[in-house]
Amino acid sequence: SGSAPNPTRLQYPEGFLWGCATASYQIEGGAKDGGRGPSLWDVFSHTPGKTHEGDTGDVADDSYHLYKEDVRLLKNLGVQTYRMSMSWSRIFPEGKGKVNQTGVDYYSNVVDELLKNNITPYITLFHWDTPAALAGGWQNRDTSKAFADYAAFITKKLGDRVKHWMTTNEFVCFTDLGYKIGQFAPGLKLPDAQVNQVRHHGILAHGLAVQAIRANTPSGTQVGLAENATVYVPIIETKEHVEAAQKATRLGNAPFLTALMEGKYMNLYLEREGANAPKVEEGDFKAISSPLDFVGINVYTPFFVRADDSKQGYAEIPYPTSQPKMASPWILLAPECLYWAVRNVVDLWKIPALYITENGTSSDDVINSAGRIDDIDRIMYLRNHLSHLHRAVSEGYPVKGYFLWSLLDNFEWADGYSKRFGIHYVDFKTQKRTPKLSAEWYKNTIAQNAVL
Ligand code: PNW
Repeated sequence: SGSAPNPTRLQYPEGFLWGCATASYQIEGGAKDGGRGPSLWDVFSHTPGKTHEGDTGDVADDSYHLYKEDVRLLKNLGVQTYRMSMSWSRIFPEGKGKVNQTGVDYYSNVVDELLKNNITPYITLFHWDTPAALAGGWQNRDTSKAFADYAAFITKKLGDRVKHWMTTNEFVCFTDLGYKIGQFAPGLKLPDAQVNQVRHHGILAHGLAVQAIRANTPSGTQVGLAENATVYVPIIETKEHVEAAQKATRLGNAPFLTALMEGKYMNLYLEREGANAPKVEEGDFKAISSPLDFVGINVYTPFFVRADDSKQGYAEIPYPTSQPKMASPWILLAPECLYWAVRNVVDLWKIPALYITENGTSSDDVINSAGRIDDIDRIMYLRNHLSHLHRAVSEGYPVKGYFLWSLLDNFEWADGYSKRFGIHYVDFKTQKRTPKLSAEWYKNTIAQNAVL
């Protein structure tokens, strides 16, 4: 069979889960259909100057209407799993209070369609599309509570069929990028103290949601999150640099994953922030550090570090300008990050199960005269990352599965439709989906359960 042991190739273990990932605002469209309320991303993308050429998620891939076709694409790939997210304001148009049954029915139908095709849904409750009606957004502590109520409601509804839940996706993107840098919704540039409070509300929302899901779903339900833990690669694999990479992993993720895993903010972070440190209420960290069944990490690109004798114990190595980049300039090519992402966090925090919840790249995809999209750069990126992930699996790290970002070209946030991350090409005028060469490659990877 495709899984027969073969020492000459990078065979993945039996039962390893292959999947694709997407997010609601990036693929669904149907922004005003079926009673959906606006999210901060609807407001932001409709504000002139915020996204590439004013692109919005109004239509996106129209997956709100075409979801059955998208499940067929998944089926054709042979994936065992699909990571999707739900639009909070499709379920609670005002973020809380009145339920929109049409929205609930939509997700229930998507889940049924997946299960009918033997594809296991992994659902992210929040991938940045905060309901616009929630006053103050993530500056307001009440948003964390509203999130937990939404989590309780929808996991109770779908918990008979959905067994894997992720609370939030990538804290830094909806906190720092939205409230400090201003590049993402809601586009604010707040002072540090307020940003730290927004970050705290983000991890609090996660923690309260974990408690809410546990209280409302059958036992055996698996709860985790998807976090873009910043990845640090030791410049050379010696004891001192490996330790430096671990120190960097703790400090570099101090407001987020480190706080979740350690049940408090680390001293070095609190010292550094001083008077700007977040205000923490009694009980917050009990929720925030709720035990998880798995941790999902999204990995695209790392930093390189070396040991030094500074207080933090490491220094980041700037990239040479000649470091290869993919079509999005922030994706510097360094595939060893997939190995170190796993090793750093598991060695530090003894995580029971881990998924790569996103990995992939944009590419300057074009349809050639033969009608094909020969995205060999994407295949190169994926093949090399999966080779390094294979090392982690071989060394016994508990990696259970891999979700490729993304199933389809989609609304790439501030970059609008100018960056294509899909392994299926989407013609945004006709909504026609065409498998790229990388889809064919991924299909073969899954069938062989090996990296070739
Ligand atoms: C992730 N950065 O986000 C997201 O989870 C996806 O929704 C997104 O489409 C994907 O990566 C590709 O970008 C990131 O600028 C977006 O450093 C931007 C950055 C990092 C992650």
